[in-house]
Amino acid sequence: MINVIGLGYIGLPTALMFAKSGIEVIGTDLNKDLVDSLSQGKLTFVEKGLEELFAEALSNGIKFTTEYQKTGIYIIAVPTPFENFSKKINPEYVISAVNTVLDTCEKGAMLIIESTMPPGSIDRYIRPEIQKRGLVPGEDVNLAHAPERIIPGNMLYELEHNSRTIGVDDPGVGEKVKELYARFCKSEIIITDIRSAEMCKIVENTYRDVNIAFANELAKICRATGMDVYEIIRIANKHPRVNILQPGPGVGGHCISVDPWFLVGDYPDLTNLILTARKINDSMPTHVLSRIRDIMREHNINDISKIGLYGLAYKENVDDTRESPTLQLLKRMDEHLAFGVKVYDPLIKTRIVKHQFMNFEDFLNEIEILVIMTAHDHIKNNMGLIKGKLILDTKNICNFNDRVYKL
Ligand code: SAJ
Repeated sequence: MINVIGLGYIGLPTALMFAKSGIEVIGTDLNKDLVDSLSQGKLTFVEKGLEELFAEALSNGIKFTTEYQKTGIYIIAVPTPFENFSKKINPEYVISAVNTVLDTCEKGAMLIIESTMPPGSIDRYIRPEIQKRGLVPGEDVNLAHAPERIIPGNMLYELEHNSRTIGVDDPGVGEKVKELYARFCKSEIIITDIRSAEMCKIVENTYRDVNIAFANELAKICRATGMDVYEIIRIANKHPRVNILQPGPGVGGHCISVDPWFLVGDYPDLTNLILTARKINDSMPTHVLSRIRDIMREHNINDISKIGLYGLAYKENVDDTRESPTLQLLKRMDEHLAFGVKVYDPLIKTRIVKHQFMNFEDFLNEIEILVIMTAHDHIKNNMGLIKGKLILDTKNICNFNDRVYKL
């Protein structure tokens, strides 16, 4: 039996995949409401294909509880919250989960940590907890780090098809973990040491952040020189060794906008490119703000409440708002005393900001300038409804040009 600890964006799909593969799975989360909801067959977030997978896992007997189970295999997928001021993670949840596992587990249990841990954190925070108890690693407990790599919006496909990294102290233990993940992962599973596994995860997200920053910087250069950045990228990408990403209103999510800070924090003298990329991506909401001002000036619009931001989620077709560019933009607007801007996101069902609309047409009726911040399918499928508005299309999705402005 596998006990999956933490039933959020990563723990839940992982638990469901194991259950689908025929293993007995019990999912544990301290949040009773979440456990109750899952036990009643209700999902807690939106993700492509998740409902079907959930149904299969339920029919294979997956159970949800707030209690840790006595077993030989644990997968820990609890959050590692990012503390914006210190630019470090808070490892408390992982430490606490590890301790409860150590209180409960069978001798020789496998403890697999999937939560993102910056390089060196398992040595710094987790090993001491094991040593404190006089437990012998490799005998009383086996530690592994299997950082998740799946992309929200395509999680289930990527769980099956992405390669995986398994960090362990002993390659023999690595083989066992590999065998376990091979129940659903059809791609290569690479065994390495724990610090390298931690580092790879951070490096992957930093690579993407740096590349998005390049696209964003190009957008600013093209704006200043009156060129179309999308056309430049489209043509440049025809070169066989060029693959420029897309500019946007900023970089959100709990991963790409966060992980590079761990390298900057630990190696301040060695990180120039990475820090600059972070600053460029963080500057994009301010760039959006200046584009909104350009449009207001051009059309003699002075009333901030005539502006509507479409999209609160950090990217298309997810309901996750962590580090969302729209929230960053709203914060900048508040700092500039620009209150009253209206907001709508079809995937965010609870009110999390002021002037948030729950109905798209009501939202459209109230505004003159529509700022597309997130490229949900919903708006792509409703182009007819937004035609005629002044539009700032930060995601380059409009299929018409009249009254449309770009980044
Ligand atoms: N973005 C752009 N331009 C692009 C691509 C993305 O502005 O061309 C923006 C998005 O709009 C979003 C942000 O970047 O705001 C991040 O989105 P994303 O889709 O690139 O990535 P995440 O944060 O949803 O997921 C990433 C993935 N990492 C990589 O692609 C290297 C995923 O595989 C990881 O599992 C995940 O981080 C994680 O949990 O670490």
